[in-house]
Amino acid sequence: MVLGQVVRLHGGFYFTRELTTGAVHECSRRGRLAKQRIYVGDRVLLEEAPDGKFVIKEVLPRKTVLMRPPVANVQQSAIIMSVKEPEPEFRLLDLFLLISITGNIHPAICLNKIDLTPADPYFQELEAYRNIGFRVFLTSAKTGEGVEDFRQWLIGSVSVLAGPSGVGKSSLLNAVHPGLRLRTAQVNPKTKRGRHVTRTVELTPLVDGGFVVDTPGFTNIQTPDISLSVLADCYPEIAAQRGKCRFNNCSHTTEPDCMVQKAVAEGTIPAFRYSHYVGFASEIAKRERTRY
Ligand SMILES: Nc1nc2c(ncn2[C@@H]2O[C@H](COP(=O)(O)OP(=O)(O)OP(=O)(O)O)[C@@H](O)[C@H]2O)c(=O)[nH]1
Ligand SMILES: [Mg+2]
Ligand SMILES: [Zn+2]
Repeated sequence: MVLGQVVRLHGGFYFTRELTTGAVHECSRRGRLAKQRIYVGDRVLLEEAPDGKFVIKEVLPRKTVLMRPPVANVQQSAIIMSVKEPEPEFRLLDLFLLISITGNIHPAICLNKIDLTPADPYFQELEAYRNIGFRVFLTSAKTGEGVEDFRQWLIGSVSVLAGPSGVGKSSLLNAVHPGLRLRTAQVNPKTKRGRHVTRTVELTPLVDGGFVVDTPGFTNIQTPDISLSVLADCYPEIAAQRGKCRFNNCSHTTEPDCMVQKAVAEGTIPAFRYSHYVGFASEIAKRERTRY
C-alpha cells in the first residue's frame, strides 16, 4: 500500500501523487468504493495491481471539506476579488468568508488588479476587514505588486483560491509561480465579467513548499446550513457582543436592547457587513421554518 493524494480528476480517473516519491499515477477506484465520492485533495491508499495499474483502495478521513468546488483537506482559502472588471461584491466576499470559517478553513482576502484603479474607493471596507482580524492582500498579477506577500502566505500550506470568474485567480497563481501556465482569458468587454475559463480543480505543488488549488469562478453559492448562533460567531465583530443583548437567544435583527444593532447605529460595526448578516440570517431562518 502507498499513501497518495488526489491532485486531479479527469475522464473517470483519479490522478494521484505518491506522498513519498511525488510520482503521479492515473488511478481507478476499487469497486467497493463506488458509492463514496473522491475529491481533489483526498488522501488515499493506493495499490499497484500486477498489471502495473494503480487502484485506490481507501479514502482516509478528511480534515476539511469544501463543497463548491469539492476539495478536501485544504487549510486556508484566499478569497479573490478585483477592484475593477469585475468590481468587488462584498456580499459574496462575506459569504465565502462564512463558508471558509464554518468549514475550519483559514481565510484571507485578496483584492487584485490594483493597477487598474487604486484600492482607495474600497478603503473603508478593507479597513473594516482588517479591524476584525482578516489578512487583506492588495495585488496586481499584471505588475507584480503585492504578489511577493501573497506568495509568502501560500508557502507551506494547502490553499484554495476562490472568487468570481475573471478576478484573476489563475493570473495571480501564474504570477506567484512562473512556469505554471494556467489558462486565463480577458473578461467580456461588455459585461466586464469573466468567461469561466478555469474548468477543473487541480492541486498544484509550489516550488517553495505547499500546494494550491485554482478553482473555476462561481457566484451562485448558498448560505451554509448553520444555525443563527453559529452565523453570529462567524462575524468577529458580532461575536464580540455575545451575551450583552437583553435576550440570550438574540438574533440581532429586530429584538429590543440589542447591543449589535446599537453598535451598527453607532458605526462601530460596519453597516455593510451587518446588512449581509441580516440577509444570511433571514435565509437561515427561512430554511429552519421549512425544515420539518
Ligand atoms: N489589469 C489587470 N488584469 C488582470 C490582473 N489579473 C488578471 N487580469 C486579467 O483578467 C482576466 C481574467 O483573468 P483570469 O486569471 O483568467 O481570471 P480567473 O479568476 O482565473 O477567471 P475564471 O478562471 O474564469 O474563474 C485576464 O484577461 C487577465 O489578464 C491584474 O492584476 N491586472
Ligand atoms: Mg481561472
Ligand atoms: Zn442582539
